[in-house]
Amino acid sequence: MTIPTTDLTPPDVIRCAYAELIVSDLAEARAFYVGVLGLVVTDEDENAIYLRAFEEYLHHSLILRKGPVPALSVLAYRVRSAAELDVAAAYYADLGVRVERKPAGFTRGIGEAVRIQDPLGFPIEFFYEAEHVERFTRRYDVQGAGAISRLDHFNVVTPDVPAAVAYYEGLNFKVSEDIEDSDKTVYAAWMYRKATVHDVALTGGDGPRMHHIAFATHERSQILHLCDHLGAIRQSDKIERGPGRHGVSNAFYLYLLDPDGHRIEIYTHDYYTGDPDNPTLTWDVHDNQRRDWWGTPVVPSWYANASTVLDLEGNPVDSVARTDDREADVTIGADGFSYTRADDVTTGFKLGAQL
Ligand code: 4SX
Ligand code: FE2
Repeated sequence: MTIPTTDLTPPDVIRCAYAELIVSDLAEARAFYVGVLGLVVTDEDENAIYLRAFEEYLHHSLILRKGPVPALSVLAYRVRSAAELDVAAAYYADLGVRVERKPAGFTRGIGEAVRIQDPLGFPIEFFYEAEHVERFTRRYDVQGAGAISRLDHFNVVTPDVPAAVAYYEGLNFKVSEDIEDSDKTVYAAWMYRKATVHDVALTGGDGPRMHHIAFATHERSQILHLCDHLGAIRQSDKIERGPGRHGVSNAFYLYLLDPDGHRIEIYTHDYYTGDPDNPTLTWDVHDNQRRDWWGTPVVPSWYANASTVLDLEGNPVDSVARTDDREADVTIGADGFSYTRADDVTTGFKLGAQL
């Protein structure tokens, strides 16, 4: 993949801020996102539901919009000020991608925005102004046992991970962790602007496709409660992977599939990355603990399936096939090269060393 470059200044991105998913049945989607996940409804009509998590004071962090094809229609990043929208528009015009300016209110609750189809093929929005709504941080009267606090990250599938990393480095994102092999094939990378492990993860595969949207809880117990809740309503089939502890990021996790098959991760306990010299941690793709610290195998569907993405007109974007080695092929089956015991990559200490 050839990624265009520019010498212009990139917009100052604060963080991943909201996603818009196209769902086939709003009532079914509502039962999952509001009934099970407990997200707070800021607003809704016959076409869309605007949701936020308990600590969020912007209008929404997730929009569910009714449409013919289940898909991702927007990933939105918040920039540091309204002036950054001009910076974004100039930057992307110079990159040669499609740029559209949207007036305030084009999306309910959101001020002026710039929408682009990024060089990786994803529909991306930048905005600053947004309507403030009540922050439910202390509303323990309405928070359930599985309370979700905030949006944490996006995970996207793209065929050429180093090219995607270079594109996001152009936006001043930094790599916290990645997965490689000894031939320097890069299978995935985690990149951030806010001081967590990531705002966006780049997963190698046929793309552009959306792998998942992740929300954070405060506690592992909240994730376990969501599992119990799904069991109690006889919907354990909505659990795709986990619960478990990631190697990469060290977060406790659970992956769920919504009624349209969009993957949602519930995530907690990653670590602070905000110092300028935060080190990058590189995992060997043959390390059996990289994706689950307890060694639980990744289910094949997690590698294979991802959501269609739409262009700025709302049409599905064709996927480009990955040509580099695929992680599922490296790690599932009789490759004979994976290991569980090795010197500790996360600390550099020899196994068994006394601390
Ligand atoms: O499966 S991984 O441990 O590589 C992983 C996947 C780590 C952090 C994430 O957010 C994720 O989705
Ligand atoms: Fe994730």
